[in-house]
Parts: sequence; structure tokens; C-alpha cells
Amino acid sequence: MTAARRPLLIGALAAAVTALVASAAVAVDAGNAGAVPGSIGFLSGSSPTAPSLPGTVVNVSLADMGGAMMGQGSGMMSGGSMRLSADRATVPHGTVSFLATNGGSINHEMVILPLPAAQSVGARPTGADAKADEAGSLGEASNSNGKGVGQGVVPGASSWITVTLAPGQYELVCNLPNHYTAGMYTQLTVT
Ligand SMILES: [Cu+2]
Repeated sequence: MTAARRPLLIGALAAAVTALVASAAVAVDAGNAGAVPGSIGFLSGSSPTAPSLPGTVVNVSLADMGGAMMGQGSGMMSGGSMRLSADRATVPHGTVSFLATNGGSINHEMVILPLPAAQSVGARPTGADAKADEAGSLGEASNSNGKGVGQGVVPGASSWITVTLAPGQYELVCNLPNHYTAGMYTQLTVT
């Protein structure tokens, strides 16, 4: 009866392997939850894809130097330690959508500011709050895995915003405290 017993043995092995894989997955989840309190919802959810965005789409990358940047808001950042970059420097006027993705290790955002003719990119003064003046802002993407204004884009998440831009010069910035002076700005020309 060996021919009849072999399928039973294989079935038992498969069940054992399945049980092992399941318990390993549970262990990994528990490890993540313990290591990153407060981020459980983000870690357990798959990264949702952004909706189909209208107009010209600009992909914006938000970045920092990971573990070296733990002093958020403490004034420890030096120039150039964070980055905001876009995949295009020029777009035609009209409907423009921005998809900002945080590839860094701390929260970021993207704010669209007009750039006065006499002003250089990256040269805005910052106040006592270590932020640049947002007067004239045309919109922002600071909502984790959502559109528009939120509480900041958490690491690994994206935010998006669609605006109508007239021809001119603009500056895309991250305006969390100290992030602008740390290098989070880039120029956008609208033709
Ligand atoms: Cu930032």
C-alpha cells in the first residue's frame, strides 16, 4: 500500500510547511509593529497607487539622508542634506499635476510657491519657525497617500495635487521646519 500512503505523506508535509510560513509571517508583523510604533497602519497596508492625474504630470522626489537626519526640527541640518527634485524643470501652462513621493526616512511635503523675478531659487528668508513664508502658495501635497493638504507625507507614501499654472517661474519647496534651508527646493518654469 506504499502507493496509497505517499500522497498522504506529501499532504502532511505541505501542511507543515504552510504552518511554518504562516507563523513566520506573524512573527515579522509583530517585529515591525514593535520597532515602528505609530506606523502600523502604513506598514500593513500595501502602497496605494495614485489616481490617474490630469494635465502635465510632474513627479517630485522628496529625500533625506536617512538615519543621519534624526534631529528633525532641532536645527542640526546643514545645507544640502535634504533634497526635493522634479523629473521635469519646464511644463506648459495650464493644468499641472504633481505627484510627490517621499523616499526619505522622515515626513516631507511639497508646496508650490511663485518665484519673484528678482529672487533666486533657494534664497527665501526663513522665520523664527524655520519656515519660509508661504504667501501666494498655489497649493501643496502634504497628505499621505492622498490629495492636497494633510499632516505631511510619511516615508514611503505619496501625495498629489492638481493646479492651474500661468506662465512664469515657480519654486517647489518642502516647508517643514528647517527643510527649506537643508536644500528642499527646486525651480519650475511654466511656459
Ligand atoms: Cu522635507
